Amino acid sequence: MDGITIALSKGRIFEETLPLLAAAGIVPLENPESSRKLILPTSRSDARVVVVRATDAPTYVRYGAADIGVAGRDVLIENGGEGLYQPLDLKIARCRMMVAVPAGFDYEHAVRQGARLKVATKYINIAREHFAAKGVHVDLIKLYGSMELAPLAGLADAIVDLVSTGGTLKANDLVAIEHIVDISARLIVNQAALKLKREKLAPIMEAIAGAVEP
Ligand code: PRT
Ligand code: MG
Repeated sequence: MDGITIALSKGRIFEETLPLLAAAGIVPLENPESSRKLILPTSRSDARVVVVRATDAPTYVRYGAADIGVAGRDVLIENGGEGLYQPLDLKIARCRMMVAVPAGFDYEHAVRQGARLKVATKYINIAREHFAAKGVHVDLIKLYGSMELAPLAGLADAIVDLVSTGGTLKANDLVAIEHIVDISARLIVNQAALKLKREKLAPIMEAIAGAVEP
């Protein structure tokens, strides 16, 4: 495609990217929450949005199926951002990667005892690195969602997950005990497109950069 293809996931990334794209004169003509279309035309005939799973955005951009996209830093750290140009922190979809345990679980004590903790998470690589750096022995259990359930159901002692308001932890009697890393979404750009489509991409990237909160 001659025009620009933008990879976005539904939900918070889509919602929070809208004002940034609008600054570049790009307004999707359909809402992915109500439409089943996966390719959305926009107010610009030379730009379209492809609707992807949050974890798939880097893949679409890496292979050039999309020229640019938006991905959470959690996804980029966990799966690697190789082959992607990441020029801009968009400061949207902000949250914190945390370790959480059931209220009342004595994590420090368990660690001092040298216990092997069972930790459930979608973020196996981030968790492995975090606990290795602290010298805490863990067995990691891979989950694909609803990490908060794991300690309640007896699957794990702790979880590594994203926290924004803290409401989900609270509602499930969990407490965050360690901060791993601050997360926000980044603009990701295909490296070949950056050269070959520079004339179109550069002004879009500039407009987005200008609309990012200071
Ligand atoms: O939901 P789905 O399985 O389709 O995919 P996804 O979870 O990968 O996508 P989505 O749209 O939920 O998240 C996209 C990106 O938003 C993530 O990759 C993060 O970079 C970012 N983000 C920001 C968050 C949150 N805040 C967040 N709070 N992603 C997930 N959450 C979840 C968290 O996992 C926990 O279950 O929200 C819950 C906690 O929220 P609070 O407000 O109760 O603390
Ligand atoms: Mg989600």
